[in-house]
Amino acid sequence: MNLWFTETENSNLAVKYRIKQVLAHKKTKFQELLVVETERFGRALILDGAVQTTIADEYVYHEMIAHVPLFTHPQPQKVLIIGGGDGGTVRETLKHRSVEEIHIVEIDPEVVAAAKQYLPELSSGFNDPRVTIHHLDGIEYIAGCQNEYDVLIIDSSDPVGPAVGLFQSQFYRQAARALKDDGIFVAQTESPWLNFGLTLPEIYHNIKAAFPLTRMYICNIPTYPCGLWSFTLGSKRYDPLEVNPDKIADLGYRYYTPDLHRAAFVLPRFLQDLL
Ligand code: SPD
Repeated sequence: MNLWFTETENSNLAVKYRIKQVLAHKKTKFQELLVVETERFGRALILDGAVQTTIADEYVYHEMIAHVPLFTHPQPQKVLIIGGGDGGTVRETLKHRSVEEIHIVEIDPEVVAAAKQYLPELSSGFNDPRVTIHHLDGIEYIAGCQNEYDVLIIDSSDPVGPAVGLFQSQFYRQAARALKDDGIFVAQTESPWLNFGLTLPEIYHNIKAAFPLTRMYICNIPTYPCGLWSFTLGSKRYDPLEVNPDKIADLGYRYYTPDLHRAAFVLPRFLQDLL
């Protein structure tokens, strides 16, 4: 079958995937939702034309967004995930035995429903008794939180459409307020090779202004445009570079390792210069 999905990044760049089947395609209240079976990467969740996750490589992103902050905190108990409606981040967070309570704030209930139906490998954690899902706007939710969470993970889509406010200074200041005195924040902060309205240095500096310690780390995600992807961690007390690798338990990873925890913070020169 000669059926393709094309993710168009801008007028000069697009990425194409051959697909076997369209499993779901609808306009939700917030965005265009598409689930396809690709030939190369298995099932893929696509929102507003951008690949969010695929079965073949999802573990890279979800392990890196969850375990780096969760192992930086010595005893994470209460975790907030904003976005994350596919379930990959909560699945990884649940592997930490110290975690007692996880709140997911996903604006679009149809993303959670699609993940439950088509991506069971990711969404298995939604039924865990430690998890509560709120279908609310993360920006409004966080405005009502103070000194509440140990770890806050922003697992958002790109800074366009419903996610744009999750990349702004005011949101990061409120995120810092929502954390306890030794809390840790992490957000997916896009690729240095692309610019969806906000540049990576702008996002990084918005986060840096809200936290005493800010560090960027990177990984390679084949189905995100240009591959090289960044996360930015903001911390009130703990430094991810001071984590003792011997204290990183093996919770069954496919990408993350104790050595990689540190190595991911080593940035290429062009990225250092960009920041
Ligand atoms: N360009 C797509 C970036 C998407 C980042 N978030 C994905 C959510 C996966 N849980």
